[in-house]
Amino acid sequence: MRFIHTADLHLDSPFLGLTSMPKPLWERVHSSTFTAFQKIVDDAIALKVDFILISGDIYDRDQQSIAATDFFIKQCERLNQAHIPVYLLYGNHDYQIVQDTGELPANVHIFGNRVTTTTLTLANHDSVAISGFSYDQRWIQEDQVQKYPSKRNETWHIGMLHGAVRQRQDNHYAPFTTDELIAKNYDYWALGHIHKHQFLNEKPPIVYSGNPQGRHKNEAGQHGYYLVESQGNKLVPQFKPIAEIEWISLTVNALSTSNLAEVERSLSQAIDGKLKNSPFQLVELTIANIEQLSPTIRHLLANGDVLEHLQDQNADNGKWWIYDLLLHQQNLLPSMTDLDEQYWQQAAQEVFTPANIAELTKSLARDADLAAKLTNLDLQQLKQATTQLLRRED
Ligand SMILES: [Mn+2]
Repeated sequence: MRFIHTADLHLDSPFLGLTSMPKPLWERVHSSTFTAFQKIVDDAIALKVDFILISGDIYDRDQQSIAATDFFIKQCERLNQAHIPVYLLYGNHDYQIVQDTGELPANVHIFGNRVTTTTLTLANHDSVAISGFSYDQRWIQEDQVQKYPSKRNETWHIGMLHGAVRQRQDNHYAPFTTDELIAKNYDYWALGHIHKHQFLNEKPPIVYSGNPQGRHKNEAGQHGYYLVESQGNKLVPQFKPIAEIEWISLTVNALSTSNLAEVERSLSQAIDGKLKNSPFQLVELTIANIEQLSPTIRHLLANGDVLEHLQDQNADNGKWWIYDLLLHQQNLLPSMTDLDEQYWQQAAQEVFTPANIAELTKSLARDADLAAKLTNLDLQQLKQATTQLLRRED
């Protein structure tokens, strides 16, 4: 058996705040939630999966445009042509009273507002039970998991659930505990609602697929879907990244020069060096160490001129776009963990003492010039310079 688990398509997400982009790029960004699902359908057909699961939030309630609905119907129709069933439920963003499948083709099974179980038989005669329910309102605070049946005689049992792990308070999204899910004895839990892909449990897999396309900077990093395949009596999920656009935060040290063109060139080069060729990256750039820059350049950074230049210069590089530029007073600390930092500060306190420096100068006594320079060095400066050397990446 082989199936695809996705959720949280949020078709037609508005991507607010990116309107200063060149039009072709904006169109690519704006269509990315559509493109992501289209790629999932492409893969489903190419890989001849047995079915697709969509665990809620196909639409954003405010964005449930005709374009989004039409697109979704068309993609389901493609799957219908390929004889691939779709099992879906609605979540907190597209909650609705489910009466029938509406305009969707016959291969689409929509879970109603109460937990139900549907079964299908695969070509190899394996039987698969799938349980789930759709939201009929924005909040579902009552425990739903107790309404899911335990696994019976089917070869495989899969739970679909749009919800969040129970917290101390504010449990608005069909709250559950991982133990509760494990107790059902299912072979796989296809979760929706949390947009970052992750496992809550390995055996059996209890998995959030995340959304196939990140929609803002808080949804940075890789996005995609899970391809799940049977291996013996286990179901094994494999993450498949497919997002067209990725969000990333980068920090770059400012170059100490008063030449604007040079500063801009070095920033572009630094970004280029840090990024892969694909997918396209939307960059929030932080410039560290800005006290090294001349007041004029600092002013141009602060008033948005440098951002505008960088956007113009890199408008069609096909790799990345800076959507925001932040300034940071302090030195860039990329390669030290908190623990390293603690050790370094302790060690530095012991190393950079006047006595140690005097000792060092004594051993350099033959080079009178260097000795004089060292003696005059400000200990703070020396410590800072060494710290920077230690922190240099690679
Ligand atoms: Mn969602």
